[in-house]
Amino acid sequence: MSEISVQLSPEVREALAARRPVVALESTIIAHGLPRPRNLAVAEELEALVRAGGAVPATVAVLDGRPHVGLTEDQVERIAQDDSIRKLGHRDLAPALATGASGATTVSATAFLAARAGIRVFATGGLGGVHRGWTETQDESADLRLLARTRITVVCAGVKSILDVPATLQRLETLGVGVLGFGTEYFPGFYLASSGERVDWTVRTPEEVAAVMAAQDSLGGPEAAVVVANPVPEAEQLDPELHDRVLADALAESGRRGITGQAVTPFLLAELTRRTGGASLEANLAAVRGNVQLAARIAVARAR
Ligand code: PSU
Ligand code: MN
Repeated sequence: MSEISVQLSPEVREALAARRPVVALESTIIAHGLPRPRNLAVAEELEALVRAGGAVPATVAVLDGRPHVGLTEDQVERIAQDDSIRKLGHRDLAPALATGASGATTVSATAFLAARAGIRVFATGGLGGVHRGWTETQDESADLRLLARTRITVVCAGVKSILDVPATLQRLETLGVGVLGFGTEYFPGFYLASSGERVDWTVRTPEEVAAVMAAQDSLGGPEAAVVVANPVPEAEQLDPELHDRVLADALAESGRRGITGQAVTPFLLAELTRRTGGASLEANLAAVRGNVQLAARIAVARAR
């Protein structure tokens, strides 16, 4: 893919050429979604989980103006530790490339670059979506619209529960993004196993997800993402009462401080971690681990 200048790591390039399973991983969760120094250990652990599942990890980021799909250990370290690493949605890619900037990619930028590289399976924690108070702020993550026009399968624990979940599900429906509950009839609640909202489709095995992808290909579309909504195991979820209480406080604090734009999501995730004494972080990590493992199984099933 040299004509569009995405830098594939040698391992990712070889795997794609041989049609072996590859799983894309985003880097914003590493740079801006998790506290240091834990974030570096998590980045390494997630790559190892993909490998253990029989697939090749392709962590995505922009470094010195170059889009990378598949990072070296040093590059992962830079994403986790360098204070100048920006947060890049898909609209930020062109300016970042043109100015030589370095940044971590959100779901939208990761899905964009992964699809350009020919990768079909992507794992993250929770998607962005419609924020509470949308009627005032118009804050809707760019993730949704990018997924509406990108044929990629995204494994996530639903959307972040800091959001307006019913409104986000409605947007996904309007935008034509498919949603499959994995082993559940309910849309997961990110830190919680269930958001309480129903899903229209339930699948129970990676092979069933691969069959959905194959059917989409046989139709030649739609050119939209399929969201595989994989709940955090109930034993590892955040206590729902604690969740609701601290979330209300964190949202109020965000409003008092006038947090806006790209800063909103990292602020709320960090506030929740602080206000739950780290319990929300553990639930977040349990969700991400499960998603990465499932994504590897889906990529393996598809490669067969
Ligand atoms: N999932 C996590 N932690 C995160 C994110 C996802 O467990 O930090 C990131 C993703 O990169 C997602 C972004 O695209 O949060 C959404 O940010 P915004 O609401 O500003 O679009
Ligand atoms: Mn936003």
